[in-house]
Amino acid sequence: MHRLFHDQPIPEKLRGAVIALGNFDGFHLGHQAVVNRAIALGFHMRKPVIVATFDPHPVLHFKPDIPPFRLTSLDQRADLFAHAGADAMLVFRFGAELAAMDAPEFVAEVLARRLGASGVVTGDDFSFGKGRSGDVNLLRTLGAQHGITAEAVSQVLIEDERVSSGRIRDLLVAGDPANATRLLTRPFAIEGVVERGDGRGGAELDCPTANVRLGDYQRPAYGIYAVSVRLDDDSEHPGVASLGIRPTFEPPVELLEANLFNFSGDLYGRTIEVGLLHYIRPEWKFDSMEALGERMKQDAIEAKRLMGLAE
Ligand code: RBF
Ligand code: MG
Repeated sequence: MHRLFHDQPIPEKLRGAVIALGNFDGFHLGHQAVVNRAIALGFHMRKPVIVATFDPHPVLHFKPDIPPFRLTSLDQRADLFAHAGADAMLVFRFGAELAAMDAPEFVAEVLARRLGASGVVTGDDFSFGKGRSGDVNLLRTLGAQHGITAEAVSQVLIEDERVSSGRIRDLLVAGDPANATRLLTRPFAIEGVVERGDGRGGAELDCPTANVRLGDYQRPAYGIYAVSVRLDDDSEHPGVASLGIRPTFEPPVELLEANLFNFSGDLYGRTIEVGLLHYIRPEWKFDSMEALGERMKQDAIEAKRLMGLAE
């Protein structure tokens, strides 16, 4: 996937594109509707399609200390946009420059001059420009002055409620990854580089785990999950994972630890993606390693049952 940055020159062949404009964290059903419309418009206008995103997220510029909330990493978004059929990803590096730009300046300077956009598609709740003062109506008016077609796509409803990143975060926090999956159209997946742990899982518990940090991701409910793990060779492996602080041990360390069924091999240093399918139980503090190990075996059985796998 071609990666462009809003403050760098754009290659000639991508000028004049149709731009899907938004943040698209999560790339859920609502985001997909916006991007699909941009792709249809690009097809109709015979123009390339660029999907925008913000990194860092604008909110971090105003509130640098808010707890982690991301549903995807930038790499995951690049991958998702590519599979959706976009020609390139445009990364808005949000900082003082963009924060200070008013709506007319954003359209004139960024969309028209730097990108030479032919069209722009947003969600109907899109806002932009200094203080988020511009809405889709203003985008249409300003766009017309620069020969840019602007379209707003209606929100997507599931069970009479808008699909939004916030709703997905709430489901994850509530320990309901299966419903988050419905809105995302794929499991919420945490991507990270496998770190070396204490070795206890393999040596003492007969349950080796690949350890990954939670980084900028939204923290789902701490607990034990049935998971599907994608490796960097695109292979998928069912497994069981613990996500949390491991209250049995001191000091508490926040980690995602995945045990892959039917896989043996060294994953240290490799990038994996752990998709959360089903919530099994909260984390518990155990009195002995034996009790913990016993329960981990049961968790694996329960995960297999939830995923419809044979014992
Ligand atoms: N650690 C805890 O302190 N409490 C738990 O309830 C707990 N459950 C786990 C369930 C599974 C399926 C796995 C893979 C790990 C779990 N852990 C739990 C983490 C475990 O303590 C850790 O993987 C090993 O100690 C190795 O570091
Ligand atoms: Mg481990």
